[in-house]
Amino acid sequence: MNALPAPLALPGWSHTYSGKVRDLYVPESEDAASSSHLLVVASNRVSAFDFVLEPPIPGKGALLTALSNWWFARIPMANHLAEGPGVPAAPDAVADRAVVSRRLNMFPVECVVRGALTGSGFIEYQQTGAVCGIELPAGLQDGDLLDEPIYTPAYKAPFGEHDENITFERSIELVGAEVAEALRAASLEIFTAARELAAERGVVLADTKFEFGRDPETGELVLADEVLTSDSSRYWDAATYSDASLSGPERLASFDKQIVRNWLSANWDKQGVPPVLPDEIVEQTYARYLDLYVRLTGTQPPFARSHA
Ligand code: PZK
Repeated sequence: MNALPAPLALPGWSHTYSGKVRDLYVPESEDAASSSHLLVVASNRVSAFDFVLEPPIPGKGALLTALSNWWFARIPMANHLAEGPGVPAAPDAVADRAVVSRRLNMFPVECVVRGALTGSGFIEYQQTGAVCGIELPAGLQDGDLLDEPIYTPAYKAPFGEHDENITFERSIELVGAEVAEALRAASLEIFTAARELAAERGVVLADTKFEFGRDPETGELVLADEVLTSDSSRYWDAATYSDASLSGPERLASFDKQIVRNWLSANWDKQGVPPVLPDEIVEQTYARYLDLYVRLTGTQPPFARSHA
């Protein structure tokens, strides 16, 4: 893994943590460990093959934030977005690509739902005939749609390590039976509704990952993080997926990063540091994220794209 850029200084907020593509801040006046709110900033960074690439994609963070917020508004479950009196506002500099959220006690389980068999799920299936303890019919191929979506939880590995697929039984050990069952039920329900909506708009939602937490004040289960963005989900173009003349990687190329991956594959031997993306690749990649947003929502994004 390559180093991340120094986090932006944001007035009123202290930086606490960065993932590959997002940054977390807490109100300056509050203790990092016990703050009641968090600022989740979606950067413009893009990752592929486990590397964070240069340069960033202007507009990516705002587009994914708008897409996540659009999904949140359509999901009939409590979410972590905080607004109203007493809630600090996001700083102007990142207003388009940040959310202020209530601080939850997060469950250490990534709630993955798969409507298709690919990625780590397909690898596990090839080795064992099952994914996270769920037996699947023999003979499935990479990218095959499943008759019913399956819930395949993962254990949230410490920073830098890959999450580890676990059985539902193991998730019960981690969070208790009642919570484990509630997370599975909510994840499957949200996924099923989202997949139907995406299908109507020419997009295959192959799989996604949700994160939930508990509100320490009210005790309620709350949907957190980003939802159904192209960084937390695999979206395929339905027409490409159904094109019988295509095979393997072309058919199943992720909706968003296909361009970056293809360019890197053709211009890098996967040794050392990846090359800097040319301007036209940056622009084509933004156009692809925008295409997904417009297709799913049927509207243009609610921000002016900034190259700052
Ligand atoms: C929380 N992450 C993921 C990793 C990021 C974000 N509402 C919440 N309450 C408590 N914790 C979290 C959330 C949310 N969302 C989310 N980690 C903790 C994450 C890296 C960078 F910006």
